[in-house]
Formats: sequence, C-alpha cells, structure tokens
Amino acid sequence: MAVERTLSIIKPDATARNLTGKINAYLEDADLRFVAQKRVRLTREQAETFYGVHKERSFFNELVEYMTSGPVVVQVLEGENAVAKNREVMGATNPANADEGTIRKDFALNVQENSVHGSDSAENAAIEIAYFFAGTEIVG
Ligand code: IDP
Repeated sequence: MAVERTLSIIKPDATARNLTGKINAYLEDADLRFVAQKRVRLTREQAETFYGVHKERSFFNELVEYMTSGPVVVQVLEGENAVAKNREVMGATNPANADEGTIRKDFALNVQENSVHGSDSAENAAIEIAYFFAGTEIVG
C-alpha cells in the first residue's frame, strides 16, 4: 500500500468546544501522522473557493457562514492509504449515519457542524494541500 497525504480540517464547531487534541488522538490512533498543521480563520473568499464544488447546493451559503464562524485547524496527514483511512475514521457526513468509534459519531453536532473535513480522493488531496500549505511547511 502506498504512503499518501491528505488534507484534514478540524472545523469551527470542534475548535469552539476545545476538541482539537481529542480529534488528533483519533487520527494518530489510525496511524495517520501530522506532517503539517496550523490554526487559521478562513476568509469568506477562501471558504467559497475551497467548497466551490458545492456552490449550487442549497446549503452553500450556510456552509460558508459556518466555516468562517471561528478558527479551524488545517492539517496534512500522512500514512498508508491516508485518504481512505482518514475518511474511515471521520465517519459519514451526517453523524446520524456514522459508525461507532468514528470522529463524527463521537463529536459532530449535525450534518453541517460535523467537526472534520477530509479530502475525498488523492487528486483532491493534492489540490487541497496546495491550497493551504507551501511545500516548505510540510515536514515528513
Ligand atoms: P464530506 O465533508 O463528508 O465530504 P460533502 O458532501 O462534501 O461531505 O459536504 C461538505 C460539507 O458540507 C459537509 O461536511 C457539511 O459540513 C456540509 N453539508 C453537507 N451536506 C449538508 C446538508 O445537507 N446540510 C447542511 N450542510 C451540509
């Protein structure tokens, strides 16, 4: 299995509840390593661009409001099969459908305030990582 990188975001509902360390423990327990991490406040423009794929969806404006409502922690995770592994430990988008032991099952508030983001493909991971990090900020 190949070593991959993926982009993770700890979202505003989770930073507001001081859950960064607890969420990071779930990721490390899944053998994902933090090779970059920073706490930032997204601008409206950044959030709109990042979630551009959803711009026609009914929840887009609400999603942008939420993602800019407080600080987030953006992270590059590295590990074997990191994209799929992170999606597995995150759990389903709607916490009502998330498996036991996943981050969203244990911490998410609802389908929008669902505590974490994770890239959904290796291709998107590369785009999302480059959106937030310079190569020199990633230390493997
Ligand atoms: P994902 O984060 O599990 O990949 P996506 O479908 O890509 O899910 O949606 C991106 C984000 O948009 C979700 O994580 C969530 O915060 C928000 N979202 C998705 N579906 C809904 C919805 O039906 N209502 C409100 N917000 C939603």
